[in-house]
Amino acid sequence: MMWQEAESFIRQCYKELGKEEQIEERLQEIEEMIQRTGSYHHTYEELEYGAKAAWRNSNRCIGRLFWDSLKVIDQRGALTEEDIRDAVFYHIDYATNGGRIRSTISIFPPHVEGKSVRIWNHQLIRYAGYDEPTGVIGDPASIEFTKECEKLGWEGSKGQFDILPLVIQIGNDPPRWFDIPREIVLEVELRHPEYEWFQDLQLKWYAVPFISDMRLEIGGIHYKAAPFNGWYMETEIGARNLADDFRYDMLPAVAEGMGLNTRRNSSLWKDRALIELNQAVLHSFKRDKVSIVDHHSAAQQFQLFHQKEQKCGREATGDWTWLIPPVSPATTKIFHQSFEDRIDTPNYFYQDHAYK
Ligand code: HEM
Ligand code: NRG
Repeated sequence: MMWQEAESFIRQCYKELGKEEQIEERLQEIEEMIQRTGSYHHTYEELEYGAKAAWRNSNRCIGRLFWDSLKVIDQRGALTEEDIRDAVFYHIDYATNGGRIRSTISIFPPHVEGKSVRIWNHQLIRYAGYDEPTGVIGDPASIEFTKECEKLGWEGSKGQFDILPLVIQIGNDPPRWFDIPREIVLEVELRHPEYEWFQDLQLKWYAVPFISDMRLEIGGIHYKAAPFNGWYMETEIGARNLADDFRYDMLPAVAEGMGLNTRRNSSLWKDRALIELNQAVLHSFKRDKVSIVDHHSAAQQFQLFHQKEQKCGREATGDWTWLIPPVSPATTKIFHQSFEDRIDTPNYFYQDHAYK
């Protein structure tokens, strides 16, 4: 099983990197390593190519044009919770880069013999959610994880935007939590280019999405802790995180500020509020010089990705239901296309929650 996956990965990797002459020797080495130890070790070059190819194969990602410029940090030498914590903090700081976001992945030791490193957080930086008798405070999507953090002894301040701690577990050891230093967390306060009242809503969002709960699979090796980041597309914040009625549910408040009639669906108040909320996200990130892409530009970049793949003799795979943006989807070319949703490896996969 591992051997077959390793063989097909190595053949693909070395072929794309123009090192075909080294394939047979490397395969022999890997076969011996697997026979002797039950597993094998990627070279840095294999790891780097694998993480990039996994992004290229992420069918739900509209941002794949830049797959080849991913910065890959080899953290397989981080063996203690403290090592891993320091490496994660470094990643946050390096990738944030004062707002000029760098697409980055840190790869921690792979799963071996039932023992693995896990980061419990869904994203390295995310806001807590509290289910209180008076209603939910903060991000409803974080309620379950926030409870776990509280069980471990963390105490939040019951605010709308409390940054959750980093939770790391090695094997079956008890999980450890660490507060993330404020200095490395960049946030953007939201204001609107025309509506002065918008800032009174006191909305903000963190600058960088770092997905930290997916499993990176390369050549039969499973990296269960491999947090990665790019930058945001504005709709992720403006049309989902702050707008969904099961998230921050801000459309009614925005519509009220705009003086819209929220009692009639046909006033299209939700649509009009959505546009202004998305505009505020783009405006605020740009003013603060924090990388962000609007959904029209992202869709154009995706077309370029699609064309570049064809020129390399590959047909881009994709999950249409995720690729179309949630705002004005039919204005983008993606809406009018179809994609094969075949799952190639290397790739990023969902895995069971590290907690319960
Ligand atoms: C999903 C944009 C970088 C891997 C997505 C989604 C968007 C997006 C809009 C859909 C998210 C959702 O609806 O919740 C971008 C942009 C990037 C970027 C603008 C800027 C560079 C990356 C990087 C990786 C990556 C660096 C990995 C190395 C993925 C994966 C998903 C995804 C695996 C699916 C997540 C899931 O199933 O929950 N991306 N992305 N993306 N992206 Fe990207
Ligand atoms: N929608 C989620 C983030 C999912 C991944 N999006 C990216 N990934 N842009 C949210 O927090 O809104 N990335 O690696 O850049």
